[in-house]
Amino acid sequence: MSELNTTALKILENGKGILAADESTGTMTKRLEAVKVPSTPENRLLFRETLFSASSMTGCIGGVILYDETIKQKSTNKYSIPELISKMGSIPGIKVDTGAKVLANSLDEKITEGLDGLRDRLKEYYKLGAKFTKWRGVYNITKEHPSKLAIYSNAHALARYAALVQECNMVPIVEPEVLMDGNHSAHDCFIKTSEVIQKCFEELILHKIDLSGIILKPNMILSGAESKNKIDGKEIAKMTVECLKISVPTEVPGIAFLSGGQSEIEATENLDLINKQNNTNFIMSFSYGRALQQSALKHWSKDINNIEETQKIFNHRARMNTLAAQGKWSKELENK
Ligand code: 5MM
Repeated sequence: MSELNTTALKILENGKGILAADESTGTMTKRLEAVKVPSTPENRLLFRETLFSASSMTGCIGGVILYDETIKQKSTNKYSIPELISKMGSIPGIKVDTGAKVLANSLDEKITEGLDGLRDRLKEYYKLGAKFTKWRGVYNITKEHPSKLAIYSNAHALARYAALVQECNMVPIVEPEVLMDGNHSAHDCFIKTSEVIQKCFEELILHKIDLSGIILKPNMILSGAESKNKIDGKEIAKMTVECLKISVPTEVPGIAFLSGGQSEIEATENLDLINKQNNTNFIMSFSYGRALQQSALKHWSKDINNIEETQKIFNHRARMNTLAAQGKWSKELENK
């Protein structure tokens, strides 16, 4: 078993999942302003530190994805943030892409940037304590999109990123996100997501990636947010498992879904249904941003020094998702 495989398995063992706290300053500012808290470095740290020191970090959160600002900050007890996360029994990781930009010659689509200088940045993050990384490609569904150009160029960038990350002894999270925006059907999402993931693996294999040392972070198969023909949770789970079964090589140890705009409960329920139907060898867990943080952030904004209550809310979400990652969640447990 390679060291990278051991790390990937450790992040996702026993129903653990990942807390995606890697919002760039722009996104975090939107989140904080929406709940009327000024977006200062101190406030961004305070909210994140509140989550990182919650008791569910031990046992439910196997890894935390940080943003450049946070990985360099110190917690109130003077530990660096990666030290705090490690002390809580979790593993620190870092987002290393520099964002999705307009794709030349297909101006309604995006290409994720950040390869220039990446090798040196990775060395720095490794020294700061990161053991894994994340890079997100984004794709939208319309009649013409995602285009072959967007599918190929993002897959190529993800593979070049993954190669550099493994060279630096860290586990790359490969995140191709097919967005929920639009009125497409779940069938369209299935077809496009399968094509996107399959192209990613074609490129990952070409770039000689050790597939046992990565984590895939895909979207679930959902109908578009504006679609009138919604499918139920069981169908979402069935199509999601099928898509991954036909698209992901068996060497990959784990899949950690993004929540992508689902409500907290939807994201938990769908993950649970996926695991109740999971007839593959892949671990299927979570790597949620909004679906782990929304209620906690709302509560925290009422009194940013009420750490205990905010942690209670976060702990509940983390525990519910850990149950869901094992197919053991129920509405009764949710409302207990
Ligand atoms: C936490 O948000 C990440 C993106 O931040 P920026 O847009 O500011 O770069 C995002 O990649 C996130 O990690 C994933 O989409 C999962 O988050 P959700 O909220 O979809 O579960």
